[in-house]
Amino acid sequence: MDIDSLARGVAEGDRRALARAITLVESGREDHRSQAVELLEALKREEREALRIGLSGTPGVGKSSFIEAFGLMLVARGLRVAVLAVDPSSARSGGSILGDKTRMERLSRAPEAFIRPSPARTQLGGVARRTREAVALCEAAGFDVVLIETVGVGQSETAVAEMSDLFVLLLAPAGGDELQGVKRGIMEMADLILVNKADGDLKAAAVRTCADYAGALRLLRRRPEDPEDFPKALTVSALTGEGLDAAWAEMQALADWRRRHGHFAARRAAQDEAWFAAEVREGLLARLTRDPATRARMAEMTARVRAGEMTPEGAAADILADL
Ligand SMILES: Nc1nc2c(ncn2[C@@H]2O[C@H](COP(=O)(O)OP(=O)(O)OP(=O)(O)O)[C@@H](O)[C@H]2O)c(=O)[nH]1
Ligand SMILES: [Mg+2]
Repeated sequence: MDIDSLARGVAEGDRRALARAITLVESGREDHRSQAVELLEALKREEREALRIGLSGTPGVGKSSFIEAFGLMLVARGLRVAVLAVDPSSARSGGSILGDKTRMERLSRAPEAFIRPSPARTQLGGVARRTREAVALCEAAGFDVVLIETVGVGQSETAVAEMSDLFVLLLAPAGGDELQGVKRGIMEMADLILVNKADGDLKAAAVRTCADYAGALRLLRRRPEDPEDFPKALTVSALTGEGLDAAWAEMQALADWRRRHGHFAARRAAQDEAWFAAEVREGLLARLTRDPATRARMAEMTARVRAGEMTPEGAAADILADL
């Protein structure tokens, strides 16, 4: 593959080149991996910056509907929007975005938009890693906003928050007076809580739910990366479009404030640092299992440890010294 011309295509914003580039970073093949690294290095020089927005919510809260309506609103404002997904269940379903592409039909047809379903990998770590690289590719392709969707289960929210500039939690109006069992840790990651479906019969419940969450957010410990009135809760309707402008205004206000106060760049630097450490860790582990000589040595050491000929500590030190 000609990485230079692929990089040029991506940098020119060619959606087909971008799709091919993402396929390359998703590939598990070792020769593809080195090409992917080369591509990411080449595109780093573009020095483009998108606003990376993580979006999470349990099944049925309206993520797809929200992304369609919100994405179309951004496109109408002249912005280019990319949508990616981290879906831990995608190994089974073939990707949540692909599954209900009908809900994003208009957005997927817009020339200013790019929608990519979640890579089908069994391990969340693998999906998160590839998605993070896809984010970088979309950014290099000149997209203004990159939306990263995840279903609110398990650790996928943390993974998405760790590759986003802003993290948005989408909720549905609650029937009762309890806080929908949203885990404290997820609340603490949220920069903006959007209570969707604030329309028709559900509007009153949405307003109440929103007030409950606004109250709950005020009880959380203040974070240094927030201005006075954040994190915030708002009501929106993906159906009527109400509140979408306000939500976008809040996201921009927060991002601008963080840029002015150095938090935006600091967060990205911390994220890059964490990803670097994770890449090194993964690479080391891969070496232990891939390289035949190392694998043989691991087997030998394992046998000696089992036989009581070596201490676990001594055997591990020997392996590490050889790497
Ligand atoms: N009344 C109303 N219904 C909505 C709104 N947004 C979504 N819905 C409905 O809620 C249901 C689920 O919407 P989706 O957009 O598919 O939700 P999702 O979060 O993407 O669901 P999963 O992909 O299964 O996780 C659909 O029947 C939508 O029509 C809204 O703003 N108002
Ligand atoms: Mg969906």
